[in-house]
Amino acid sequence: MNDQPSLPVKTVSSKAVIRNSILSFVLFGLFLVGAWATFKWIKRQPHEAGALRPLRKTLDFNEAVFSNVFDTAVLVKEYPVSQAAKRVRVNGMDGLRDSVNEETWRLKVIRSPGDTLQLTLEDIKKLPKKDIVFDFKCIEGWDQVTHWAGVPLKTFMQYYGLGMQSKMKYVGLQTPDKKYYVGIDMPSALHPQTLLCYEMNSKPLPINQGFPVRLIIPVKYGIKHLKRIGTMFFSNDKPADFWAERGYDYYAGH
Ligand SMILES: Nc1nc2c(c(=O)[nH]1)N[C@H]1C(S)=C(S)[C@@H](COP(=O)(O)O)O[C@H]1N2
Ligand SMILES: [Mo]
Repeated sequence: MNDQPSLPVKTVSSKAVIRNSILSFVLFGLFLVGAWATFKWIKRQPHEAGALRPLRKTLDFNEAVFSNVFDTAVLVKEYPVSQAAKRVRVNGMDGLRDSVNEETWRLKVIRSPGDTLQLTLEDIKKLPKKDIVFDFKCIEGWDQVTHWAGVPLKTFMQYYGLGMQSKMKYVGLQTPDKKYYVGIDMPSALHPQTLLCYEMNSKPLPINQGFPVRLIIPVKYGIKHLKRIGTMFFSNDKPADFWAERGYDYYAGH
């Protein structure tokens, strides 16, 4: 036993194990302190557009990346009509609480300050109609394959000579009472699957689903599909957006 040479490797390795353990422990401690400090720092930052500033900065960064890679030629997957839900979920009633009447309702399109088009439901129905069945996704985590129809917003803008407006960066939409409002980046607004929608399951929209006209914008989450459009306008600044003001992603693409 005595003349057996001690195994140097073993001796060194057990020392190394202790050293490494201490080092790992210290590093882990530093990591925890760092994470805690970062968390505290984020919490101390002022709010910006509904979110703590560093988080808002991250959302803005994501938006810059994703809107640059966004390709209007890429279509959202469509499904056969037979797969569309018959009982369509209703979510979000902001801006829908007043009564609405087809005779008096108008889609107000602000072409420029003091120059507003006032369109009836009939005016919109005269334009080429497109159906879409797609997987409607809400940011709250549910999704449902649903069937909608209306005029593509791009066709509508071409028909009403809104070429200059389509060069601007955003479309803003508001309910007639202005209690729900969204901003849409122009490439998504002009995407071929974006509709000024007036039918669900081949019937006029139910009141709680946006009668007479809502937005259907398959490239975005549900928050952007504004029900009961009252006013449309165009802007190079980000239009006010109900859920972005409450901390959600402004771009809200998926
Ligand atoms: N006017 C209005 N539009 C709205 C909302 C709302 O509260 N008010 N909620 C949005 C949200 S969060 C979702 S998921 C969809 C739901 O559409 P649905 O009720 O037809 O399923 O509508 C969107 N459009
Ligand atoms: Mo939603």
